[in-house]
Amino acid sequence: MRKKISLIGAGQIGGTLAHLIALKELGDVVLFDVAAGIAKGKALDIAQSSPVNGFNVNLSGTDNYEDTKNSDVIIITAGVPRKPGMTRDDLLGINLKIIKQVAEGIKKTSPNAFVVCITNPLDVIVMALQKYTNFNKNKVIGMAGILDSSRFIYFLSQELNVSVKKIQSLVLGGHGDSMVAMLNHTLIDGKKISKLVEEGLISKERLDDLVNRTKKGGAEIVKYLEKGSAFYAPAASGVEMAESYLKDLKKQLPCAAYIDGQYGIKDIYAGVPVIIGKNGVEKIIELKLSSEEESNFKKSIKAVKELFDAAKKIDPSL
Ligand code: TXD
Repeated sequence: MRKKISLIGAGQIGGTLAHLIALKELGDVVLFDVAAGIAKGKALDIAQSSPVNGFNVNLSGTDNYEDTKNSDVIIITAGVPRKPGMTRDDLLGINLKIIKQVAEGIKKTSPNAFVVCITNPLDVIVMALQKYTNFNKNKVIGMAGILDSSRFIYFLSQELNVSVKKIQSLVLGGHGDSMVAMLNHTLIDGKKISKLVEEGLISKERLDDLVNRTKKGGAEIVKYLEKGSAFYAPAASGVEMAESYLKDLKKQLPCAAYIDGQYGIKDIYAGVPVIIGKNGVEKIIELKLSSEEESNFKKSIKAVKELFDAAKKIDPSL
């Protein structure tokens, strides 16, 4: 029996998610959007490419949550993206309302789904989603860290002329300017990045530039696109999470997960390394952080907490 994957939001990321899922034959796809035509049109267009790429999954579009019922995976991108000059936090008011509607739509129809939230401001929106749906915390997760880590690894590969396949790193904490590139856990062909700095292959200043470019990675693309924000890398990152769940790959991935005591932090969603398998978030990995990483991580968590307090002012039921 093929798995069922519902994509709530059929915009730039939603459409790309649908295409990637179809090409990888992860399951049948239901594209949901309040703009039903967008969902239907994109589903039909991707379906019409199946003879070319030889994939065998069904795709459909709808604005009726009944059509998404009993989904194995739900990936949520419903919301508005940034315009040039906006911060991710500026989206809070409108996207909080939207995620409440989405929660109402999915909580009765797909109570057992693994839910990946992508809508910004990510950490607070995924936390609100879990509260609105009251789904198990290990089945509600946010996509940000994979994208941020991927951006950082890409920038390092360009700078050092090293294949992305030979670079390991991860960016944790909130999905905003306070995100933390874990330099003490960054390996270039197995060698710590601090060694490359000592050897003069990259200066500390240049490394800090790449970290800052990662923090502003979304804004850089928003500036180019003018209308809309990044969608290819975000979609690729969301599919990575869905695939690890559907195939029980138990990959270790940086994601916005519910932290319940790990890293000395409680009762908040933020980017941490997690193991994703058939039970959803199966484990939170506690890395040994350097003192600099730890203090930056704590600052980032504080920024998420402050934004969640702002969300509670908008919706005291949170
Ligand atoms: O790393 C990350 N998490 C971020 C997330 C990376 C990039 C973009 N990030 C955020 O994802 C972005 O700031 C937005 O909040 C979401 C979706 O971005 P996308 O680029 O896909 O936005 P679009 O193209 O505007 O698509 C959003 C769709 C659009 O078709 C609307 O009609 C639909 O959402 N929409 C809704 N669908 C269902 N239900 C409701 N209420 C609704 N409202 C709008």
